[in-house]
Amino acid sequence: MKKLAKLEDLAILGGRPWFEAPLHVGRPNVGDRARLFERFNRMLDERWLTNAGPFVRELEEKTAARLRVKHCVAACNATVALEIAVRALGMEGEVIVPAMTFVATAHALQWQAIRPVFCDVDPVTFNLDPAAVEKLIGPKTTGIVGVHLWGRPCDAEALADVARRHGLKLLFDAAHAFGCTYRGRPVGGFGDAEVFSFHATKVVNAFEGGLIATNDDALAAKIRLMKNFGFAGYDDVVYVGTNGKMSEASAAMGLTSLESLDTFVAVNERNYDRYRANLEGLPGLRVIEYDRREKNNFHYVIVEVDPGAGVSRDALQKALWAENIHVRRYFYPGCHRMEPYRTLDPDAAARLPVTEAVAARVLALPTGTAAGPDEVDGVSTILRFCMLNGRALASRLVRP
Ligand code: T4K
Repeated sequence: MKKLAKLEDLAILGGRPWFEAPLHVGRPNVGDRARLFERFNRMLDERWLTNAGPFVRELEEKTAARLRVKHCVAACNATVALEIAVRALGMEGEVIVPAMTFVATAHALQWQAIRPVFCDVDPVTFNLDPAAVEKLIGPKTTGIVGVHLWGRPCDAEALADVARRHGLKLLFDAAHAFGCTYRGRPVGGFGDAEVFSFHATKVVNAFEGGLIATNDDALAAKIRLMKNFGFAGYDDVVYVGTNGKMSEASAAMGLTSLESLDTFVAVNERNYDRYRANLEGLPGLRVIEYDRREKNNFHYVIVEVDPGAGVSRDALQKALWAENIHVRRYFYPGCHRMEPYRTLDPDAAARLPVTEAVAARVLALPTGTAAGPDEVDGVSTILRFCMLNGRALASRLVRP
């Protein structure tokens, strides 16, 4: 294993990379292959590949039980699921949403000509600040979309209170939050509906997949129609619809993944705790916390780099990439600085000081079942060395 004795040992300054192959954030959890192939064989034997097949129905039943909601509707991915939920809820005009999220949250609105009005986030939780939401409500506002960023739940009750008082629809983008709780209740049952992602990079994965959870019978029925072209029966279309269906292959993976969820979460928690122990007390760097009174999936390990640290977040990212550690700046630079939003609302940054600051500080580290103690220790060693030698490293990086 390489030693880090002097700055030149860093790969960015000519040393050998710490890892031979790239270490990714978001490496998929695989689960029990035998169970997966068993399901694939059943699917092929029965020749039922999509359109509300048995695995999709089983996945919907099992997730509804786990989330303690009346209805779960599986979808091809969370982006289309968000679009369908937004439409089924009758959102239009303007909808309040954080900019500190993956761009799909905003796109799901803009795609159907609804203006996302970006709201700042709370400086501690990095989730929608309910007081800031209330200030943005105007005559065209029809809804709020909260995001449980990195699996840390929004203040769902405060947002529900704002929504209720102003007659707004409330949807949660719960893409990161499968297996998490808010005030002891599973995320999934809050607001009018919640949308999960089962993308390959998520804690439960269906290759590509999404899930809409709701306790509203009429809404669930409408969502089911909308994700299947609006068909209410053979030859009978009752709404404008789309193709948002999940395939049986995806549902087979989703079910297999769900069976291993507790193991995945245990690995994530072990990695998270190891990172915390390794990086404890390191000046200029902080691992974001999860509320241990709640259930967390620990799927993201996020560090905040102090803007006053010797080395900048972006220089640190470059140094880590040179070591084959592909850390990510989720969700830099914020949706408001991406197209079409930066053109449509060029002054948004001024309203979003916390978002701006957070997006400039964070890095997501590799974790999940593809990262064991050696990987966590390797990443931590590089981080420690770079932070402790921050000024010297920064001065070497600017030199031509
Ligand atoms: N809302 C929120 C808050 C979200 O975070 C997301 C998705 C959505 C909505 C929409 O959900 P979906 O429509 O996707 O169901 C990735 C994912 O593609 C995206 O699903 C996810 N959020 C986002 C946080 O991460 P990118 O642009 O970072 O993808 P990419 O290709 O750079 O891959 C991420 C990392 O994972 C890389 O380090 C490589 C690694 N990877 C990826 C795949 C697909 C693997 O190792 N193996 C793989 O198979 O968006």
